[in-house]
Order: sequence, then C-alpha cells, then structure tokens
Amino acid sequence: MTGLIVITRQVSPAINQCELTHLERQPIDLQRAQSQHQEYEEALRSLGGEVISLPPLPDLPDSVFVEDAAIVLDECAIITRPGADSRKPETESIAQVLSPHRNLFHIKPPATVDGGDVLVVDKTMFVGISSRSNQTALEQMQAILNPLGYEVRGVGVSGCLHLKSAVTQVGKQQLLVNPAWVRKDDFPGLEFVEVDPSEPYAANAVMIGDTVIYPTAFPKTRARLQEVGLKLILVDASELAKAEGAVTCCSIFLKRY
Ligand code: CIR
Repeated sequence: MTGLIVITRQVSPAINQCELTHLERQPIDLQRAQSQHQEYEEALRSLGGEVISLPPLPDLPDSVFVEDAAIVLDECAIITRPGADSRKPETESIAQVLSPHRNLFHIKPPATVDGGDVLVVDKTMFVGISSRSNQTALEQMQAILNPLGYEVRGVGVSGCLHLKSAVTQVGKQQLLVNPAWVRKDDFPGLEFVEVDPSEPYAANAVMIGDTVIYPTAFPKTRARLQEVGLKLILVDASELAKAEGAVTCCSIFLKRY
C-alpha cells in the first residue's frame, strides 16, 4: 500500500515494569521482544508502509504500544488521555510526530481513553467502555467527530483489556471477534469470523489493504481466517503478549497527503 506512514516505537528497556490487568507477570526477554518487534516492522514495510520507528523511551515501560496514545483519521488526529497514570506521558512525543500531518484534538480530563479501545470501520467509530476508557471520552469524541460525519458508538467490553483485544477488522466489512468479550449485536451490518474458543486472545489482527498481519500463536483461528480466503503474514509476537499487548497495539497508521 503506497502513501501509508506507520508510526512505531522500539521496545522500552523497562518493559518488565509494564502495566498488567488480566495477566500474571512473567519475565519478558528484552532482546527477544526487540527482535520480534523488528520482525513486525519488517512485515509492515513488506506491505508498503513507510515505518517511522521512534527511539525507545527508558522511563515509559509501555511506550512500545503507540496505538494507545492517538487515534488517527483522514481528517484529524485525537491525542488520547490513557487510562493508566503511568502511560499518560506517552502522548506528548506522539503528538509531536503527528502534528505536521494532522490537525490535532486532545482528550481532556476527567476523560480517559486508550487507542486500543477504538475501532474505526468506514465512518463508524466503536469505543470500548473499559477499565481504561470512559463515557466522558466517548462524549468528547462525539463532539469532535460528529461534525466530520462520523458516528461514534459506545460498546461494552468485559473480560479483556481493550475493545481491540476482543474485535478487530480483517476485511472490508468483516470483523474477527471473540464473542465472549463483546456482543456481536453491537456491530450491526458487519460480518464476523469468530476466534476458536480455545484461543481467547486471537481476535487482534492488523489489516493493511487486503493482507492481515497475524500472530503465530493462534493456529486454530488462523485456519478459520484462511478458510474465508484472507491473506496472512504471520509474526511471532509472543514476548509482547506477556505485556498484554498484541499486534494492533504497536502501530499507528496514517495516510500521507
Ligand atoms: C497496558 O496495560 O497498558 C499495556 N501493558 C498493554 C497495552 C496494550 N495496548 C493495546 O492493546 N492497545
């Protein structure tokens, strides 16, 4: 895909101090996490993305998960206010990188939202109301985006960290979903591929054009995606999965103008 800029940030050496909500802490091998992250960046490049790989931030353990700091649309970008206090300072450098490319809006207290809770399909924005993202943020985003022609809808999420732990887009009108964590009825008019029930974390995938970047860890769900004809690039994302991060979390996409 040409004209696509992808922002990533290299893994922080402090990754072992990351936030955890639903997972037990396990040691993360920094070197392995870094090399898997490079493999992920290579997959993005192979699909035509111009990757801006930002330097690691030693004081911000979760800063590799750039997705949570901003929501980028064609018309503007919204700088978030992450739900975890340790993550609030991550937005400043992302705002600097985005400012030459988009008009920026900022989420203001007491609102909090993580980009991982935001799924945009055409002109509909689904916002997960979660432990990180609240109703006030939903209302602020409605005020910013309704005038731009977006419908912004709140969606219940339970059992996982973010909306996009439970549902991501894998085709033009097709979502990959774990129905244990979100209600399919909240996404009217869209089609679904369900994760294999033995792979609850399998619903997070990155779609670029007609290709999907997908973790190697979920062979049963992968087979379901291949059965419906989707083209996959597989990446091993197992180290950052221990930090409760998945493939969408590590990138921000923007079309170049
Ligand atoms: C956190 O708890 O904030 C990080 N350890 C993981 C964030 C993953 N981000 C995402 O799903 N968008």
